[in-house]
Amino acid sequence: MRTDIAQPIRLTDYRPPDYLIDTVDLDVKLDPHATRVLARLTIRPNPRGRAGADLVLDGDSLVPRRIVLDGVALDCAANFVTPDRLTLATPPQRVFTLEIETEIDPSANTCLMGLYRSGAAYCTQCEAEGFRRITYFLDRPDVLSVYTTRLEAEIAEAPVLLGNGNPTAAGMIENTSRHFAVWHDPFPKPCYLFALVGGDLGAIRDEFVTASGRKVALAIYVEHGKEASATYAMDALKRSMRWDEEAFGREYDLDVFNIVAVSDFNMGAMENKGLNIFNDKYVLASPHTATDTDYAQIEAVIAHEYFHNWTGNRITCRDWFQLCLKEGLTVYRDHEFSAAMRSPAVRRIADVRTLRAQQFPEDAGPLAHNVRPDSYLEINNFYTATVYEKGAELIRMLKVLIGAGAFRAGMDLYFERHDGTAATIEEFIACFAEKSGRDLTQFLRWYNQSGTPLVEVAATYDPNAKRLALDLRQSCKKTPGQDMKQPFLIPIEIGLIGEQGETLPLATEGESGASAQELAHGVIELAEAQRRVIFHNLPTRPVISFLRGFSAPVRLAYDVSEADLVTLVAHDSDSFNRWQAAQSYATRLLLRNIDLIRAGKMPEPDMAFIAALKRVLDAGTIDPAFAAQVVTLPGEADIAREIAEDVDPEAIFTARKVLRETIGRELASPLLETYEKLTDTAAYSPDAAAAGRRALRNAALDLYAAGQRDQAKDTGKDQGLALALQQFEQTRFMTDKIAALGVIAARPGAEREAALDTFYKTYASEPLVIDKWFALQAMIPEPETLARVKRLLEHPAFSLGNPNRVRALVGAFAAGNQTQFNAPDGSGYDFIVNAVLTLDSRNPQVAARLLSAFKSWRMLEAERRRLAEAALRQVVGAAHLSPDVKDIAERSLA
Ligand code: B3K
Ligand code: ZN
Repeated sequence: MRTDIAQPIRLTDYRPPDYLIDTVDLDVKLDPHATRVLARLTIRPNPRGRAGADLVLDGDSLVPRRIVLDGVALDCAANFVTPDRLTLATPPQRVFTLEIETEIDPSANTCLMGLYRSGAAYCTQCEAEGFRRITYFLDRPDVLSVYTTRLEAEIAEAPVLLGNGNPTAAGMIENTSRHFAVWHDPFPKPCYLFALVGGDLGAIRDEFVTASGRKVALAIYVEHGKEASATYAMDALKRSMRWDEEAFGREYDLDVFNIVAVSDFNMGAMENKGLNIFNDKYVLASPHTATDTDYAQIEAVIAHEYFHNWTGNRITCRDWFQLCLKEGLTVYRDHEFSAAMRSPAVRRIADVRTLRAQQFPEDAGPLAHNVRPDSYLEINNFYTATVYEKGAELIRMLKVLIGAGAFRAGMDLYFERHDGTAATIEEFIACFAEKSGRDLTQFLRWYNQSGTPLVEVAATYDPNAKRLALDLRQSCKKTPGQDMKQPFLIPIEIGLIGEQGETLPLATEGESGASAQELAHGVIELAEAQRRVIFHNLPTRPVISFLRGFSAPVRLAYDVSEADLVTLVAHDSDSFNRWQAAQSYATRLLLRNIDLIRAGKMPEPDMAFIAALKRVLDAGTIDPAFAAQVVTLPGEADIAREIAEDVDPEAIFTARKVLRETIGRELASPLLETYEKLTDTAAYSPDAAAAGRRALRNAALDLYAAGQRDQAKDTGKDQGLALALQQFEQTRFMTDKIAALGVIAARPGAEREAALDTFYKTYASEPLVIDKWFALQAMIPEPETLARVKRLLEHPAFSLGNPNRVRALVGAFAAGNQTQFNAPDGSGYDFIVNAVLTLDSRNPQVAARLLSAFKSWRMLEAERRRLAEAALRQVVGAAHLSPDVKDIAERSLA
């Protein structure tokens, strides 16, 4: 771990490297405690760099054993080399070779960066700056080299030896129990894409024939015995490969593509060239261990890492500020893929839910940063929802603005022009400007200004003139370091709906203030602070459908009537906005009820809303996945964001609970009917249609049970609990099992404890399922939960060393239990602060991520705000903080 006092790195300070490294030959002798890495580098001065500059190679906690410059050994004890740096003053101003031998202890590597052990296997993680923990290097993404890797290990310990690129040689080392394998990757790449794996692993194999007829050998490596659980991932991989050919014209380029699943991994997965390494959570699935959501995530992450082969690997980033160039774009690509594989409307709703739940709070709090940040202290803290999810929205918005044809042409140009290079956002956007003929200078502001813009709409209908006038206005609150914002270029897709629910044309006659192009596509561009647009030929007042498909990542303020929302829920031809109208209605009710609750009053049911939901349920079997989304209320964090200040998480929770109980009570019969109609007797299939039926059925169970819980107070009989227990006992499939357990867990008592116990015993040998068990308990919204979580920290199945376990138990408490994390006595904050500090010395990245649960602390009511601030100050004041945690804590307080 680095402990030096870090200076911020700034985008404006970018300079090309002074030296280039054309080839890297690695010889790695794997050993649990003393792995030897011999790196032979071919180096030359960069014509674009400073002539005669020192060569400064990055290291991190390295032990140098031998350094040889052009055949001459240098003294490793001399001060040109430290654990963190190797400096050659006045190196040769021509091509030269540098041989460096380092020794590393993979078993002692707990931060899971560089070379480490996961179970019995050796694996690596180099992005962002982990390669420097393997050998001294120019550890920056704009230094591209051709790698040849020779791996050597005890054959009993690591019969499988994998590297980047294609395998070129393998064999036994004579008269020993050791063997070797050589891998060569012909595509120049930055060192963050380097990977190796060694271990005793099982595999499933398949083959893919590319559009041009090249054969690619595919393999997914897993722990022995888990092979059958990798088949869905393999299927998703083949579909991803085909789709990238069809949708983007991108073919795979090596002879092999390997995926390795490991159980100790800091994030989801890593796109190393030809050798993706995955958190096993995103590979392993069987109907009785994985939920439908897990299947969908596996499909998305497999696709995401595969798509990086072109967006990230073949074209990489010039510097880490350009991270969204590969991440935002690749998330956009995996969203498109999932939409093509599943229901586009339902995927869009799910993606927007994620954006709002994860990115909007980031943009609204002290950790707000640009999609392309302009400075950082610790780059690992910038793998954020803003870079990923908002970054993807920007690409989608670009396509809305320039149209699908110009978008595809721009992508083609980008691949052609920048293949084999490390590019920037400006270079990327220039391809679309060129192909669309548009000046995209203003669009670039989306990358360089943080914060979520607010679009305010005022609509005036004039029945005499049959005209509708829309006054649009945009603004954006200040964010850290950015007090003033320039107007964004915001595409707003609009539709008008008539009295019978019919779509009305956006008339082009008359002075409109909109271009013919805008009216034809139904997309109004708001480029200034304000704009007026007029629609003609409207004999009656239309209902307006704004921001269809969520055409821009903005917040919308429009004083629409509840009657209009009901019309939209029923008739909008844009499915996203049908869902949005129901969410808006629910949000409005919840906000009103929160005020009542805080004033000590009980809210009355809103029968118009209930009736609208009933109609959705009645039609539910037509598109169950969509209906499930409509009947799922906005989350607690969504509501908190709407309130924005003086937030009381307890009042939000209660309002939501009361509304769910009301719906459950008022719609008990249709919910029960829905539940029964959707009972599937067929064998389990993870496809979107079957998953949609399960989603609606379980949403119906959840709401029905919420209503019964209330009734049970009077009757003493809890029908909802009974139904959940029945489902829990009868199903063999995880989606239904965990949904039932969720309902059961909402009720304190003996049944709950017994069900939790049964669940644990059934799945004790499945760590990924036990994670669900940890998370579910951590999210119980009761004051006793903190004690339960503390007990579970001592459970034999828990381990602080495994990031999945930490996220499941501690992370779920911090991010998924608003009332208890924000407990009024500050106990939740203290607990998380202690966990962060304990974890920090072991795994700073996971610790820093956990600490970001405080990102919305400034919105809280005064007492909680005071406690949260004190907790963050405690972190800042702690000794020996990692740069990761220090950075998050300090920015949170700034
Ligand atoms: N590129 C990796 C993330 C690396 C995170 C480093 N802290 C996974 C992905 O986005 O595909
Ligand atoms: Zn990625």
